[in-house]
Amino acid sequence: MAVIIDGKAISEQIRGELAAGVAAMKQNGTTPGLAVVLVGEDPASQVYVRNKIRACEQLGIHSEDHRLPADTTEGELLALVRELNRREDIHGILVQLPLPRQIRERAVIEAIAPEKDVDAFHAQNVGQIVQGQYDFLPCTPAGVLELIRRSGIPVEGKDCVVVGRSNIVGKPMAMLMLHENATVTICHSRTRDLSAVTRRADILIVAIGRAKFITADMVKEGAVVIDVGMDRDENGKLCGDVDFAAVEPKAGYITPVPGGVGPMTITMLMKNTVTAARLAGGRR
Ligand code: L34
Repeated sequence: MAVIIDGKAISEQIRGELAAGVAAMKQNGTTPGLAVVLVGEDPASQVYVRNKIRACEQLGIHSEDHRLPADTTEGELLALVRELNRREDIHGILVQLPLPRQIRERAVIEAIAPEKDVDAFHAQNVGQIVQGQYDFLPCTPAGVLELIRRSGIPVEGKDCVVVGRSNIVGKPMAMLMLHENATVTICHSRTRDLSAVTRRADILIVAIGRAKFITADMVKEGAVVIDVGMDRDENGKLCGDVDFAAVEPKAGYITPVPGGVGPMTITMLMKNTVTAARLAGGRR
């Protein structure tokens, strides 16, 4: 029987800490401000963006919700990003991914001022993270690390296996665990004998986007299993990349979906927004 890591409860605790920081900043005349940009009507993205705006309201962070139609051009989106870059009351800019096909994600990400890039997706921020000197960490990997830390799980010297190599989760996640002195392996769709690799993991972090892909035979007894997936099962019910019912009895620790990594992603966005406002140094 695993310890179930309660991402909602840990999130609430951190949000309480952040709210106190926001209140203090406001006393000093700065209200942290976040602009969230959503292009199109993807239902999952709408839920995530709504959760982000709600978290801002909960913490007293100023938020703006910019909704653009699905046929928005890259030029139109870039114009909005540049306007937000110039605004002194906006400290963080988040363009929700994925973007419609006619817009190049990289062009948009690189247009965001690095000091307002609260996703830490800009090449400058990615480079700083690789070198271990950074102001922001990408929200999902940062949230996973915080869940591990606040659950009292030691990382140094452990075998950590990351399944998935996306720029927004897998790659930065592996880098963070390396900084924590884990021995890190990254697996992907071309990995030979995936189960043999995942079974060696003391800490298994899964971010591939395939419902219930990780089964009990792929997990070592007592392992820490972190599920980054946001999928739908055969009945349309929200689930993760891990077959929770099958893996939970074998794992030492496990995160649920929902209520695991998702709320932490949003909490780390709040943290990055507060950091961006603090670094902007009292400007409103
Ligand atoms: N730019 N795009 C940008 N930054 C990000 O950090 C994201 N991500 C991912 C997708 N696109 C992005 C998110 O915000 C995934 N993601 C995200 C955020 C929040 C939640 C899930 C994914 C979340 O709130 N999950 C809830 C359940 C939500 C539901 O009911 O559908 C949970 O408890 O897991």
